[in-house]
Amino acid sequence: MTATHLPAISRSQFPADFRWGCSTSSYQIEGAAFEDGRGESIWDRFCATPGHIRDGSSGAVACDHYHRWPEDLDLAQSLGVNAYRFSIAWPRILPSGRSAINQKGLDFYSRLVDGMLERGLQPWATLYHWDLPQALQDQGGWASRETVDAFVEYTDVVTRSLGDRVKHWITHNEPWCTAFLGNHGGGHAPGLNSYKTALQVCHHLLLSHGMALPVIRRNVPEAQAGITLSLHPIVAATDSPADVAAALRHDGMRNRWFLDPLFGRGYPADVLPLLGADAPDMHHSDLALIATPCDFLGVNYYFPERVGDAAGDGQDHGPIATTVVSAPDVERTAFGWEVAPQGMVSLLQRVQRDYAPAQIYLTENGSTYDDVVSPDGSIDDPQRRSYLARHLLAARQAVEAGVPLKGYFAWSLLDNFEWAEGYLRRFGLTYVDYATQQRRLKASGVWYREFLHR
Ligand code: IFM
Repeated sequence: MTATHLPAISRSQFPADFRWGCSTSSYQIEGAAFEDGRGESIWDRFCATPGHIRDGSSGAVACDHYHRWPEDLDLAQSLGVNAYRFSIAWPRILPSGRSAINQKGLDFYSRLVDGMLERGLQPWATLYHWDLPQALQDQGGWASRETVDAFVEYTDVVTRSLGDRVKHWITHNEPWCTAFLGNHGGGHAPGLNSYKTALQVCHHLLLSHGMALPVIRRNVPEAQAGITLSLHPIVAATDSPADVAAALRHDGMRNRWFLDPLFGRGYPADVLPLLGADAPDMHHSDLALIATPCDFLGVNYYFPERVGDAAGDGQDHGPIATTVVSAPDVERTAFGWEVAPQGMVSLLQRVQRDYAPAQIYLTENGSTYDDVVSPDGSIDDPQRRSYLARHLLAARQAVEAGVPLKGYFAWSLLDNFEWAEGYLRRFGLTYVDYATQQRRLKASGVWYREFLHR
């Protein structure tokens, strides 16, 4: 299937109770970074250092969603989705990370949630989508076990306030990214370069997830609670034994490092011994806490990774010693990410086969292309439309193959602040003109709306 041939697919081909949504996150859209008592986040601090963000920008204004949320929820409603995934900015609720609660922050999310319910949008709240209070980073951030306790307290405050109306809770979004992009690669906040720190952060993220679940359930007895992982099909770059073994190690760190402990198997036995002194410090009971059962697994699917052996190439690839190689002649988004809808089917089948979660939700899937606004103001984005249609077809194939896939959330409702890329990458179904804050549905958004109404 090429970018121009759209598969014939409609919502009616999915189970009637399939959940349809779109996703956003706080730092990427809210703006109002210094309003109503919000504390500093690690992303405010990270963006302030020249060179960290490609276009020198920050999320200080972003889509100004903090003020324009009614319009944005109207937009979501007009698409025909019945769910809206958003995240809560911890520094709005607890500006210094712990203790003193900022009521204005809670009030904002309370209004937002009421706005969703008024529009028939089921609220799906993510507790942590990367905007840690800077005050906690100053005390060690996620590498410190104290931050686990702080997250549990924060969870308690938020679920007590919103739990009467929000029944769907996601603890963390993409802990691999939080840990590795922020603490090893250094390209995300807090901008550190330590593999050991990244692994310790991973462990604390997973632990905080497991420890937050009973708090969510205590405060929201009917809660459906889970975690969202960024998962990738991992393919060996060649069929050489070295690359095949590298692909297995890479899968161990990219996917199984999270899935195995969440599903009660502890850290992967083939990977843990490779880590040596970088292995995380943990307490005796941590693995049992991490394995606290979830109601669902959230999967963010974007692209597969082709992996080769990097041992002995003279560069520091960390203890796993693998490298991601770029396949020639494959379709890619403007970000360079391989477009592989069939990879999504095989990934979901693999998760189902190996871990058997009761329910899976695709909590993000989407693409970035270089959008052009026509003189008449329309944005024709055939590649994004094709990407969306083909991934929805893949979602249907997964359902038909017996995967307990229960919903799909498109990333993203709006163009937004794409982290280290600033505003250079547009993932939205809606184009945002950042100078005027005008929103315009792209052709892909129109297509999603038609799909949802068919
Ligand atoms: O924008 C991000 C989002 O914050 C997390 N998942 C991937 C998206 C696209 O890069």
